[in-house]
Amino acid sequence: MNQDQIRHYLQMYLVVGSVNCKASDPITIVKAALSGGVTLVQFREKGADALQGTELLRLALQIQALCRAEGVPFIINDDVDLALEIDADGVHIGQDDENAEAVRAKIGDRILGVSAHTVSEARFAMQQGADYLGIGPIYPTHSKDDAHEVQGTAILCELRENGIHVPLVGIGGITEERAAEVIKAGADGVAVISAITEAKDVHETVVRMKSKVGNTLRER
Ligand code: TZP
Ligand code: MG
Repeated sequence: MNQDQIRHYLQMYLVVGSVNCKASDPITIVKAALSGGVTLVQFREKGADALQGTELLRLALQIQALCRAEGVPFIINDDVDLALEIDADGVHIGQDDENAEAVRAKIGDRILGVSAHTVSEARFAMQQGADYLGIGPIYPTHSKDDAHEVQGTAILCELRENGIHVPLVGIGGITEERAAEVIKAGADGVAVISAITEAKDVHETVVRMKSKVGNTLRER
């Protein structure tokens, strides 16, 4: 997929799993987020209470159907087999998962995202065939137990200054108020769990955050 297309998909990126959806069920939240204009959905079913087996598969298929109806790419965190089984649009992997080159070989031209924390991890992931990089945590997060050290927006500037011009999405503690500074620092978009899944009004929150991202990209 070409980089401009990927950059567009990264703009308002929702990461979601049942564990993140306490106020309401995942389907209601995903529907509201899609109606607000999320540009990509990553299914990330993690943590002690994560669904497994047929329940996991069922939820993945339901969210995938909602995304397809809106023409929004649906990608799976970590679980390459699940992604292939349901013919998802892609996979997102971390540094502790299967290596990116092997995943690329399995998924063909589907979208491949890789989490990176340093310039060298970023370069290596791109050499191995990543389409985009997830960079974070930018701010403190309560949504990932094994999160790396908080990096601040400085990591985005550092990557850009070191000649990393590939599509980047910031993640970790990003809220409506912080979205603009993440884009100003060099990200192509924001990846968000709690600021969307825990929002009082999911639809309106997505509308506002997406417009901040869009406006900041145009000013940059
Ligand atoms: N990777 C780095 S931070 C994070 C992930 C999956 C969690 C992001 O969640 P939130 O609630 O938007 O901080
Ligand atoms: Mg992972």
